[in-house]
Amino acid sequence: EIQIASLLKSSELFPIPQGLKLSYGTAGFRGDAKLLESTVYRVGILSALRSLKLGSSTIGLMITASHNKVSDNGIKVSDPSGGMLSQEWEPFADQIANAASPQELVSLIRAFVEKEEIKIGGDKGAEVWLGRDTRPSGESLLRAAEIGVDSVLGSVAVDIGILTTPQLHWMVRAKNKGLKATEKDYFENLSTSFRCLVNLIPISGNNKFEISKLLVDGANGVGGQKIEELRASLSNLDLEIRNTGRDGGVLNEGVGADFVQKEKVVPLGFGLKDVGMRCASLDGDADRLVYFYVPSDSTSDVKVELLDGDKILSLFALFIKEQLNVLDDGNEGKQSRLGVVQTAYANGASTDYLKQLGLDVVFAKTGVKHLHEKAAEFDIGIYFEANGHGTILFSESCLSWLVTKQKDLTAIGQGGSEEHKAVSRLVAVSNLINQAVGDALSGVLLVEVILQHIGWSIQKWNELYKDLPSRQIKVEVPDRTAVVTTSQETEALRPLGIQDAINSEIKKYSRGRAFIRPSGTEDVVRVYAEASTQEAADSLANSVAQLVK
Ligand code: NG1
Ligand code: ZN
Repeated sequence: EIQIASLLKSSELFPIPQGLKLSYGTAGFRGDAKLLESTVYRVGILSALRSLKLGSSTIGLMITASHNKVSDNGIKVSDPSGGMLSQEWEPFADQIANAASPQELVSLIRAFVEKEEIKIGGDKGAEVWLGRDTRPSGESLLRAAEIGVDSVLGSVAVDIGILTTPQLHWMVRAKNKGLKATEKDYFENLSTSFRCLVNLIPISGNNKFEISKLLVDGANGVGGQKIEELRASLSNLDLEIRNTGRDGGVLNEGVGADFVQKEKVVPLGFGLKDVGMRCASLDGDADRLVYFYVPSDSTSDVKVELLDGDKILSLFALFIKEQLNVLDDGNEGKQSRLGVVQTAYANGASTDYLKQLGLDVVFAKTGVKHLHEKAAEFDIGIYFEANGHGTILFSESCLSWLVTKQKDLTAIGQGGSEEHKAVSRLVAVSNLINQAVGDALSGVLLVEVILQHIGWSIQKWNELYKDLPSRQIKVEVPDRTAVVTTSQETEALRPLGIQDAINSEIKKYSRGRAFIRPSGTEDVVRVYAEASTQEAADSLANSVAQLVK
């Protein structure tokens, strides 16, 4: 039986603001930080129940609004696997976040606890780990979440401090696997597996690679600070970190991966002085990563050459495929089906390139939970959103195959063979790359070591394929839910007739492609367009936006 009285009492501390209507969306609840206390408190309750439902496994709560403005905040739940909250629980999350009164909240919780047969007050209570990014509103929101967790009898809320989103997911995953799960363990894991990959770089005449400096844009957020901490334990990497937030810059304002990817201009603190340099940009909670450089013919508005999530995905795919090819010589490749997952936002040229590499390319709806799910169907599944969120998943059976093979080769005296090296690289990649969610820190390390391995500059990497010009626009509308799309989001089913109108615009352009969808994190409808020239992509995007207005 839940402690109705104490629940009623604590929920009275967090009245829901008038007219607040929230939906769990692509990435949890987001909104103006001032309005979110009641939401965060309620998600605290939900996460304690989730833990109880799953045998007191540790659940994570991350307080962040990622790349959104500093006055916003948000909250999302990590399941015990380190992945996103199971979608089956999203409707309950929506219901309790929107409950109009403490009484309604309590009765929703009661009904849910009964339906899910959740046992409260047993021998083992719930355990919830709470993390937050650097937003000033994070501290008081974290307190509200703690009160929510504590209001479920026997639950423990553990404040694990300021973290990147992927750090929290990684720690929750490690904890539930019975592994060492502190932040120090996270850093050690990254630096050990990075070192391992560095040691496996072939030393041949043609790829003596001079390690050049990487410039990092930390988005004035948590990522810049954490990568500074990580740097201390890394060799073979020369980093200059800008926009750490300590020099007065504002989180995500004119900086960060989302800004660079959408605007295709340099972030603040970067400019013509950096022409040709390899640069990386993280987003506000460091789960996104893009690369860029200022081309030598750049003008004063400092447009960048962007290497987005698609290009990072392509680099990863190339490297992994190369290692698998070495193993394939013995015809054992069947055990490792390599596939990639993209969304409708992936640049058409990247999809062509990946297919031409012979890879299995599948599409998922926007939002990492959807990509993650599809990638998990492969032995090795690589997923990336164009915006730079992505990772590589290794199935349990693939990993154990790799580890066994590594041991067997050593046992028969083949420890120094090319096969052994390839297998060891794959094992190291599986340790380096965050298996829970996209992680800009592990992503940077993997990009850097692959570039060293193949001896490529950022310019050479950029030449893998040439992006089709594209344009994204946000359109503010009275009700974004009026737009309903097909499951892959490439066609609009509603408003009726709009897709026909979009199609007739697309037809006017060579290599034209466009689609609309309601954002899951902002109150807008997004328009995406692609065509053979930038002018054409802009014009297609604008005419589709007119249809939406
Ligand atoms: P929405 O607002 O649903 O488009 C955005 C990104 C997603 C994902 C989430 C979570 C685009 C077009 N959309 O979702 O890919 O990253 O935010 O942060 O980039
Ligand atoms: Zn983010």
